Amino acid sequence: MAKKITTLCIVHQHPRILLGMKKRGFGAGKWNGFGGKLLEGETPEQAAKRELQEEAGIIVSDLERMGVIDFIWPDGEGDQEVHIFKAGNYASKIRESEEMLPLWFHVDEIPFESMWPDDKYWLPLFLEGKKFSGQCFFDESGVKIKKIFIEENENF
Ligand code: 8OG
Repeated sequence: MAKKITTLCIVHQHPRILLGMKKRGFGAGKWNGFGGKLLEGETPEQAAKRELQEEAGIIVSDLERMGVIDFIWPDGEGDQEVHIFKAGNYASKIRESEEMLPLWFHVDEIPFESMWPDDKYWLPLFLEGKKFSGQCFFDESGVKIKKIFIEENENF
């Protein structure tokens, strides 16, 4: 199966970030950024903006590309190339959607234990404004990481 391309966008207004509790589908029950699959003809940036509006009601004009990570699963089913973006200022009001419950977290109180296990490896770089790329190999359950490589990369 061809690798899926998806987006992930976190709003960062220091010292807080906006995450969403995923209410259904892949990753339900976890706090995460907002995002999903690209529609046909969309660039990752266009998809990230659309998903942010659909899932959290937020309209942004500028996004910063922060990183790309390949998520690799033993059966290949969940394989994804995730493009990670940062949003700063936004227009309109944050609202809950059918998919996500948005909530602000102080950067010292990020709920890593209820997030994807790879996040603790790259989110600190994101918060420092550093760009990165990497690969993350999950076990069958998706609970444990078998191997992960994340490196600072200005030119990913
Ligand atoms: O369209 P769908 O809801 O399936 O998109 C999945 C979202 O979850 C998308 O924004 C990418 C994101 N995502 C994964 N795996 C991981 C992961 O390991 N860590 C984080 N932080 N996000 C992930 O699909």
